[in-house]
Amino acid sequence: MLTEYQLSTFQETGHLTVENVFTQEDISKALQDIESWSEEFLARMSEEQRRWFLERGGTAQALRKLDNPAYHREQFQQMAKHPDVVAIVEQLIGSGVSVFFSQVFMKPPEVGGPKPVHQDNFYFGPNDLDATLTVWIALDEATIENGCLYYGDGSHKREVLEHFAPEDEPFNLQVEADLMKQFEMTPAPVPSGGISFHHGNTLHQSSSNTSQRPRRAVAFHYLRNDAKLTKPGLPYDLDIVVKVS
Ligand SMILES: O=C(O)CCC(=O)C(=O)O
Repeated sequence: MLTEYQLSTFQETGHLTVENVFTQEDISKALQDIESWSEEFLARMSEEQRRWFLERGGTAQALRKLDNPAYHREQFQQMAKHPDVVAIVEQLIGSGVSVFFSQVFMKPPEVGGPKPVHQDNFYFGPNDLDATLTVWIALDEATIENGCLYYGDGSHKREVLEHFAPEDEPFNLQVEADLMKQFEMTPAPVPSGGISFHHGNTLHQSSSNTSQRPRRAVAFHYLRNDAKLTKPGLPYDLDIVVKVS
């Protein structure tokens, strides 16, 4: 459970880092699972999936992400249902929650590209803006050099801003650079096994991985069970929701 201080930090800034939630044994199992899943996925990708899931620009086939680990992979489902994680999620968005979408972000060394500034609630379009929460778990240590998240502190108190997507990257919804001038983005490094929690309205981004180390992370997107995604910016398959509590 979070302390009063942690709770008020989250309420003020729209995000919170909690270290040492997962053991290094849990993390090694998750990384091993990603290795085998990536190999399987790369071997059977369609042309359309290549455009969506591979990093741009590199010469090698570098995987950018994998979708729905909480649904497809036992190891990740256990992480999403970890009692300490669920207790914090319920403290932040209320009891009775599900993971409706989840993502492994690979951010490979040297070629891992940036994720532009966005609010998850523009992607998800919930009918209650306080009913979504992202639980972002650092599998590798996330630092400024390898592309940790940056947050606009307090931006969750604002409305959901207009987003656009480049024509050749319909999945890459983002806020116009001009609108972003009013927000200062501050880095949130996280040690391996730690979690960065963020409110669905909090502006966030990550930069390129300019280091020689990977920055793998998994994000579980939770929704309180009495809320609905009424205006999603991208399609989500609600047949594969993982009910957690
Ligand atoms: O890991 C990243 O680089 C982006 C993560 C993100 O945007 C999210 O978890 O909502």
